[in-house]
Amino acid sequence: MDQYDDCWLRYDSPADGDRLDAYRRRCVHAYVSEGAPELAAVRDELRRAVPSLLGRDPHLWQHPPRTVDGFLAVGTPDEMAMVAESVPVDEVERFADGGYLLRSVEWEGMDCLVVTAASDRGLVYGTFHLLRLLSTGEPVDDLDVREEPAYANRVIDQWDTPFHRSVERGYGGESIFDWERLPDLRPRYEDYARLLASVGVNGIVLNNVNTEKPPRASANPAFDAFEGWQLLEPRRLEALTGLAALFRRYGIETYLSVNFAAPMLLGDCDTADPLDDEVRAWWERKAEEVYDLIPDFGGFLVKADSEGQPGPYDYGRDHAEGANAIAAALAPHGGRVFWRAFVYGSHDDRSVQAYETFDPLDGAFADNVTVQVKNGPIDFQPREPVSTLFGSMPKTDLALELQVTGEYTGQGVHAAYHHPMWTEVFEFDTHADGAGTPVKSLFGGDGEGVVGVGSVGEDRSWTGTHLAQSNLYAFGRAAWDPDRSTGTVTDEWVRQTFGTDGEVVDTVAGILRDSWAACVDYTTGGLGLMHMMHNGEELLENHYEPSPGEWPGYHGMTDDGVGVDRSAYAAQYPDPVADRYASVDDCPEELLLFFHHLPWEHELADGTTVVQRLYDNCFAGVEEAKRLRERWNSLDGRVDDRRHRHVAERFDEQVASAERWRDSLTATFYDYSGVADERGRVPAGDGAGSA
Ligand code: GCW
Repeated sequence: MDQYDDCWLRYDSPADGDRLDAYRRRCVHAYVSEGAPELAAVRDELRRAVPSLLGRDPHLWQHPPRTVDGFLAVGTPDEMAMVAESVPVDEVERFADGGYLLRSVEWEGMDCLVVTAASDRGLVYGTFHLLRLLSTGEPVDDLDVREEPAYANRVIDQWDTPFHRSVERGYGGESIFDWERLPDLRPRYEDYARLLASVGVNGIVLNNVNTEKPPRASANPAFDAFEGWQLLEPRRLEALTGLAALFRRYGIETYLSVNFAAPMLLGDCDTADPLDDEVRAWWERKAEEVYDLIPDFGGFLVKADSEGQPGPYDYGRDHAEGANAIAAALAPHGGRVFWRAFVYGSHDDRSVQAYETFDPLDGAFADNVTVQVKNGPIDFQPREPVSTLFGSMPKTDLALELQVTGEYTGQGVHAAYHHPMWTEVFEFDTHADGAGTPVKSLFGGDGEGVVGVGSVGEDRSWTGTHLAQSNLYAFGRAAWDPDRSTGTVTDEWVRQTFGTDGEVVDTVAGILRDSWAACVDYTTGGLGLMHMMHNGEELLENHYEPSPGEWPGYHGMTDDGVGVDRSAYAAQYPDPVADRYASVDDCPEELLLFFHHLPWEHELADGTTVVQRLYDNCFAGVEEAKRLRERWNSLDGRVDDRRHRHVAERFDEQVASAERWRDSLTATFYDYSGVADERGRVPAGDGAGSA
C-alpha cells in the first residue's frame, strides 16, 4: 500500500496500437552505461516505468544487443562506442552541465534511441525526458532533441525545521525528513529525489533559513526553527552523508542553511565578527569537516540580519563582509554561499530596503557568493512588481528566489498555479542594459540561477491539494527553461498526473491557467493592492484569512484614497521603468495602487472608478473561484474518486475563503471610502447577501 502519490511519475497511462509497438521496439531493451552512481538511478527508473508503460519487463543489457528489433542506449560518448557512432560527439561535449541529446537512430539495422550527455546528471535528465514522452503518448520514431538548462543552479530551498519535522510555510504535512532517524533513509527520500531530478533540479538546501529561535517566539514552538544551526554538529553532519549520497545519485547537490553566529553557537568563539581571524578559522575548519564527509557538498545558504536572524550588522560589518568570510572557507572546496537579500524593517516603506542595502555592494561579493533575491520587494505576494535588484548588480552573481509553496496563495488548499506569475517575472524588461534586458536574461553565470522555496510534506499529496504538485513541477521546468510556455508545462504535468483523456487535460489545464488571476482578484481586489492577510503570532494559521485592518501601511487606505506612494521604490529602477511606474497615466493598472495613492473615485482608463474596480474584482474573484470548482466537479468519474473528492473538498473551502476575502475587503473599501458599490452589492457579512 503506497502511502503517498507518485505525483507526475505515475507511468499509468500507457500508449496503445502502433505507438505502443514503436515504444516497445525502441525501449524494452536498454543498454545502459555503468559509469557512475547516477546510472543506477537510470536503470532503477527504467525498471519502474517500462513495465507499466510498455507492459513488458525491461531487459537491461551490458553490451549492445544484436538480436532484437531495437534498443535504448543511455551513456556518454566516451563510455559507449555505439553512442559515439550515433551522435555528434563534439556538440554533446559542449553542452552545459546537465544538457543532453535524445536521438532516434538506426544502428546495425535496428531501431534505436540514444540518450547521451557529457555529464552523468545529463543522462538522468535525458532519461526522464524520454519517460515523459512515453507517459504523454508523444512519438519517439524521429527524435532529435537537444536540451540544455538555461541556468546552472536550479535549487529547492526546504524551510524544514529539523527535530520538529515541521515545514515553515509548508502545507503538505510535516517534514518528510525524519532528522532523528538519520542516517536511516526512507523510501520517500528517493521518491522526492526522483521528482526533483525529473524536472532538472540540481540542488537542495535541506533545512529552514530560520535556523535560530526568533526573538518573537511564535505561539507554536514547532515553528520556532531554533535547532537548524545544530545540523553543523559533527554527529549531525555524519548522519546526513547517506541522504547526500542519495541525492547525488540523481545529480542533486546538497546544501545546508547555516546560522551566521554558528562560530558562537557551535564553536567556542565569543564573537561571529566576519573579520575576526578566529571566526574565519572556525568557518575554514567547519568547511573542511563538511567536505571530508560530503565531497560534492554544494555550500551554505544564509539568512542574515533579517527577521531576527543574526548577521554582520551585529558587528558593524556589511553583507559582503559577512558573506565573504563564509565564502572564503568554502572556496578551496568549490562551495558556494547563497546569501539572501530579504531584508526589511528599518524603513516605513519596506520595499526600498533591499536595493538600498545591496546595490552599493555590487562587485564587493566574492566570486563564490550568490545574492539570492525574492522576485518582488515585499514577500511572495500574489502579485507585486519585480525587485529593483534585478539588473542593478551586474558585477554580482544573482539567484531569483520564487515561492513554490502557497504562503499567500491559498496555502495548499486553494488551486493557485504560480507558473503564469513566474512567467510575468521572467519576462519583465528591467532595461538594465537598455531595452530588451528581461529578468530571465540575468542569471546566465555559473554561480547564478533560480531557487524555489519548496513545500513538500508527509501528506499523501505531498503539497496539500494535489493541484499544488503542479507548482513544484512547474518550478523545475521554468528553472530549466523560462521560455517554455505555461501551456506546454501545464499540459505536460496534467497528462502525467491525470492521464491523457482530452476532456480531463483541457479542464485541469484550464483550471490551473485561470487560478492565479482569481487568487489575485479575491485576495487583493487587483490594481496592485496586496498583503492584507491575517498575521497573528500563531504561524500555523496566519497569512490565510483576510485582515486588511492590520496593514494600513501596505494598502494606504484613507478616507480620501487608496494605495501607497512608492515613488522612492519606483525611482530605483532604470529611467524608462522608473518613469513609467512614477506616472499615474502610464503605470500598468495591475500595479497602480502599489505605486500611487489615488482618490477612491479616480477614473481608470475605461472610466471606471478605482473603488468600483476594486469591488468588481473582489466579486469577480469569487465567481472565478466558483467556476474553477464547477470545472473540477465536472470531472467526477473521470478522475479517480480519491483524488477527485480530496480536491473537490478543497475547492469548497476555496470558494468559502474567497467569499470571506471579498466580504472583508469590500467592507473595508466602503468603511474608508463611503462610496457604495454601484451595483448595490453588499458583503454577505452584512446579512444582506450579494447580488
Ligand atoms: O515569507 C516570509 C515568511 C517567513 C519566512 C520569511 C523568509 C523563512 O513569512 O516564514 O521565513 O519570509 O523568506 O525568510
